Amino acid sequence: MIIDLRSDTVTKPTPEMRRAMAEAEVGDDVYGEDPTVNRLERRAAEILGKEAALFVPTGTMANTIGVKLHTEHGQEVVCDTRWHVFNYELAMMGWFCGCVARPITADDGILRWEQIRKAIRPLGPHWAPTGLVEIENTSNMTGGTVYPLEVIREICHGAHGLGLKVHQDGARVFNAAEHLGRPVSEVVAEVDTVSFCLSKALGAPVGSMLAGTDEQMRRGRLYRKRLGGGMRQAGVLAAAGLIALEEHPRKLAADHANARFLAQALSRIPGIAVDPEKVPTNIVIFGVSGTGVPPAEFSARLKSQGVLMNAVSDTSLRAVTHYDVSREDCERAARVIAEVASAAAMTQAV
Ligand code: TLP
Repeated sequence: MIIDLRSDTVTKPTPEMRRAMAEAEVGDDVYGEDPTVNRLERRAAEILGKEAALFVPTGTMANTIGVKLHTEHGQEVVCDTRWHVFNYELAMMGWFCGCVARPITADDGILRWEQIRKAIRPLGPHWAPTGLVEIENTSNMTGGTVYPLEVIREICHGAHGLGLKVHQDGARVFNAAEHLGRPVSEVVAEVDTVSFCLSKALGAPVGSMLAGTDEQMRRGRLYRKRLGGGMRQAGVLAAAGLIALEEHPRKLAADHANARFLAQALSRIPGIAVDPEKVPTNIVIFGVSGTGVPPAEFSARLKSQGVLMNAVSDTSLRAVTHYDVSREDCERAARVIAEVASAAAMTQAV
């Protein structure tokens, strides 16, 4: 039995999802005629408290369109050095939107307005002006960290005061809402556009949403088509997405508890570095330098024992919990990690 903690993207559709997909009413979504896609877009907008939403194939496309909606060629986008839009989207910000990133680093994974303000630039003889502020919530590579609501409010008020829009990469924004114990609409109330992934913690096989104003989503549809994301009878995918959206936010608390449990178990293993108090959602990033085994090699040794986790830096690995891993799976994963660490310690001692 393989325990797959590489990401929450690896979940398999539930029997309810497969049934809903088989029975989905469909039409041609490029004509706006797919009733299931239309229902998903309406429900996503309602739940987020935005005017409209757009169904897109991936989080990368949702973010690309989000950036494009607010920027012009030759502008900068302020973001964190570790965020997805900067590191993992094949430079779509530059390739499609004609912008460059102005990445800055927040020590604890939470960018504050004060830091962002200093990175904002007007048009000058040598500078590209800032076009957009982006925030990632939860922030993936800082361990699923969650923005406090007042920090988002402060960033949005500051940016709006300077005439700038804010796009939130909310791939896991439902995890943020679950952690804060607040409705997701409150988490995204102040941002201009927000993306979130149906295919991550919410467990749909495919799909992401972008939400904002009616006008933004009308333009967004055109960018989606340009990017090759006009999906025709996409109701078969939207049907699974609707179940993910309506039913799965309530499953997230269990994923968070499992991640915390795993982090606690790992924190007791000699050579492993992790602070369980800094694991608020479903992502555990832990250091393995103390074992003397490089992360990629550590990952390979885990794989040979049926536990999948990715190396995410030259010092650490990432484990992501989701509905297809149980508490017992997390216990076994921790045991395997302990075995790999102690085998390395013994080899070093010889
Ligand atoms: N994240 C993936 C990898 O690409 C790293 C993962 O396994 O976590 N925003 C955030 C915050 C993300 O974590 C991801 C995917 C995306 C956007 C992009 O989503 P997709 O993969 O649907 O394009």
